[in-house]
Amino acid sequence: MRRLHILPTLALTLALALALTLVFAPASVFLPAAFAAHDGGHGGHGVSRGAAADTPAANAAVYSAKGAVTRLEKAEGTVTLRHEAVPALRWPAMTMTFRLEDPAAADGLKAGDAVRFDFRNDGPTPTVVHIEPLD
Ligand SMILES: [Cu+2]
Repeated sequence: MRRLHILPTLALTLALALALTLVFAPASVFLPAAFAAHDGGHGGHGVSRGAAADTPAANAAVYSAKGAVTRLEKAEGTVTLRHEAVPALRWPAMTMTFRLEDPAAADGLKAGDAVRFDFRNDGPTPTVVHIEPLD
């Protein structure tokens, strides 16, 4: 943001950028560790009890989003949803297919319905664990 106020020359901007890079370089040293702890899924890191507990829980985390049903495939137990962005997963808004943990959950839903749903990001076809129409 400061850079917006200091735009007289490209050279000065570059110098500032370089200075900021150097100032924050030590912080970047910690980033890999932070990412490793966040991933947590490789077992045996043992950084903390919390990280260890996150390992099995990582795929079990439940996220919520709103969207609209674009297609129901009851025989396959899947639903295709055009959903809003999911910042927690860094997902942009998109249309994608989910597996229904309980296919009966889609009873009463039809293409075009606006829904609120909860899901686990547990594979290439994430699992909807709850879905309900938005009024
Ligand atoms: Cu998606």
